[in-house]
Amino acid sequence: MPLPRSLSVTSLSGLDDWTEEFDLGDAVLFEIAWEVANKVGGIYTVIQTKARLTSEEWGENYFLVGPYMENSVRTQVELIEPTNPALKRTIDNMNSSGCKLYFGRWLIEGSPYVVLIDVGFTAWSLDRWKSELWENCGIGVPWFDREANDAVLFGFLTAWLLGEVSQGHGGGGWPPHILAHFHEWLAGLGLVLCRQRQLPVATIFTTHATLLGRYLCAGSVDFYNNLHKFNVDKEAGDRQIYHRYCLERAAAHCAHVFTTVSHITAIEAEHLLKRKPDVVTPNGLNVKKFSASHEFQNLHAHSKARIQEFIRGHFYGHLDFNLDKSVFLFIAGRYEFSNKGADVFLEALARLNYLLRVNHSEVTVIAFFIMPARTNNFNIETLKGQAVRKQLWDTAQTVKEKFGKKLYESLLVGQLPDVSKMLDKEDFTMMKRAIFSAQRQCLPPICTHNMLDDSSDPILNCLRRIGLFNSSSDRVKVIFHPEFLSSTSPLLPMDYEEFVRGCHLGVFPSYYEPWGYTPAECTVMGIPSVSTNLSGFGCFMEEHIADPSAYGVYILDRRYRSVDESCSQLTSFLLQFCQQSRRQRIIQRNRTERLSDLLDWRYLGRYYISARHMALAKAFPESYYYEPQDPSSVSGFRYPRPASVPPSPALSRHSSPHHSDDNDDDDERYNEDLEAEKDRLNIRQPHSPKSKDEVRGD
Ligand code: G6P
Ligand code: 1S3
Repeated sequence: MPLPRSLSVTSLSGLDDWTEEFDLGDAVLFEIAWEVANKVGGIYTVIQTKARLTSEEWGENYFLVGPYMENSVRTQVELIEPTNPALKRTIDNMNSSGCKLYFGRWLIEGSPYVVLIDVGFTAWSLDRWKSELWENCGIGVPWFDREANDAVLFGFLTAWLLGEVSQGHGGGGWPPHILAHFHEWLAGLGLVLCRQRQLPVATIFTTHATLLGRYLCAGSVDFYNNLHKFNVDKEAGDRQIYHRYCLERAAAHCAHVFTTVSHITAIEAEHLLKRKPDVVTPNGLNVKKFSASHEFQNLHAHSKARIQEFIRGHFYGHLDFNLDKSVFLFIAGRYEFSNKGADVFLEALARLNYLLRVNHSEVTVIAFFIMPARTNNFNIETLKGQAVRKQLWDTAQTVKEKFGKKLYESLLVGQLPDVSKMLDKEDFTMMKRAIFSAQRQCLPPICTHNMLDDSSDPILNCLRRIGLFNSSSDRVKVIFHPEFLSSTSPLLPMDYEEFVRGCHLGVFPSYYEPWGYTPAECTVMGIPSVSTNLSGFGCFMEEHIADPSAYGVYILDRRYRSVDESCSQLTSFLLQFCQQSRRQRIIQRNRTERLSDLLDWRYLGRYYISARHMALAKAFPESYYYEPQDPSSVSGFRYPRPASVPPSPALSRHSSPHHSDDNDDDDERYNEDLEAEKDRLNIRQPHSPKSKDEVRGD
């Protein structure tokens, strides 16, 4: 398949265009990560969502390399014979030398090729490779660190693969110019070995978080104010991660091009890994656009109804609050209590509970914590709640059917029914029994599962301390679901996307968050969120939006304020949010969703493209020339401040009859501001103004 001679990342609804003239020639791209077809965390999302754009650019010359994990392969990968004869020979050679490599298509958008390596199959080489690593690079890996052992095996095997490809056996233009892009320390050793063996391979290393940063932040350290002071070797040694740290730092230094996901992590990398990233590569998403934009609002209503059903079961016997006036908040992600800001969220919830109570607010807040912890399954009380709800529903259906039949029969004979005789004694007994079974002696549970470490769990302990127990007087209720969501769950059968759509606000007050996909995912689904000025996402949005909170992107200050002050600020965000009318929430969701183009790989992909061109030109200056162009120099676009949300629906209505849509005024002012911003930046390109449909919610 012919490769494009140059690539241009096209404009999206007013965002700036970007074109980079670059001839890829015969180059072949290998992208190597432990999370290729293997879901562990955020890196999986990066690779999986980016694949479509990368496949468009590289076509048949794009190969992802990851570990072979049988369960994931069974569901995500179609194993096939290698399509490229030279690569087939390489894989066959390795397989006949005691390795186990598979080739296939990853069944995701872009259907990229994958080479999957069974590292366990070659575990017999571990000791030999570790001593080679020690002799050649001076890095010693202790026997007990299983993850690091996997990193050694994966590193040596990927370097072997790239070595074979680069030596090639001729034919079909191979060996070509090879570009290898490694993600995170777990894959970094392959890069170090490529350089140490002087393979003709252009290399990129992307770090998605630094090891030391994550560890230091999880302790009680004032991280950002002391970045320049840490004695990195000692800190890594104290935390018993010195060998991992060495692998990470070596990869960062050996790479032709070093990148990270945000400016804040770039500063961190400069201090902790001692190399300033060449390019910042923010994370994007594949944004799905609906043909009519109010469809996402309908999806919200539909998913919210499903969450409400769950709540009815969970709070059975204590449904003394109005579900229609309830606001659903959630935090989700890896269970790193303080790094992900669960501590700040809990404290703010306690303060919010107090404020809603003293103000006699009608609003009830239900806060979900979706963070996986060690459990031994759902607890009985939680399952019982859903069973009771189902029983009440079935009872109501049975009575309704009998009632309907009698009503129908009476109408058939031309009589109005005697309502007092429509239900018999048996019906009343059945209904009373259902009501009795819905009585409850205990409060609705906080946690949906039996926790293995109940007494030491940080969320549960914090809830005990702040006294949020789901009692009737509480205006803030809490549900801790210590497992990722799944559409096959017997308790809350929804996948994560459906759940997010049904909530009102995602709350992610992270202290350590190099990028932060959770608020980005909320944004593209049109759900407002809270992030922080210590997260890559928060800083990026602050840079591109004049008034982020008006767009439903609340950015908490965790950088220049004390923890207590950040808690107060979050409380005030949450209180303001709870005070919004339904109409204001609908308008805000429309605005949030408008930002999704900014987070689309079709816009953000430019940074990865640029990093790849830079690496090829550095490694093969005789074949490639790269005019250093900072892609961010052309992306000065800022979303203008939107027109303010009207304080009451009545005030915003047009008096003239030709306006049928409540939100027209807001939308028109937005478009005027957008045009003014484009004039300011001298960005002029085809841009279709938002349609009226787009601001329709209800
Ligand atoms: C969407 C739906 C509306 C619904 C609204 C509820 O906009 O299209 O039909 O009334 O959501 O919004 P809320 O913020 O109260 O969940
Ligand atoms: C990392 O995953 P995490 O949740 O451990 O990589 C993600 C993808 O780049 C990033 O979004 C996140 O902030 C990092 O922390």
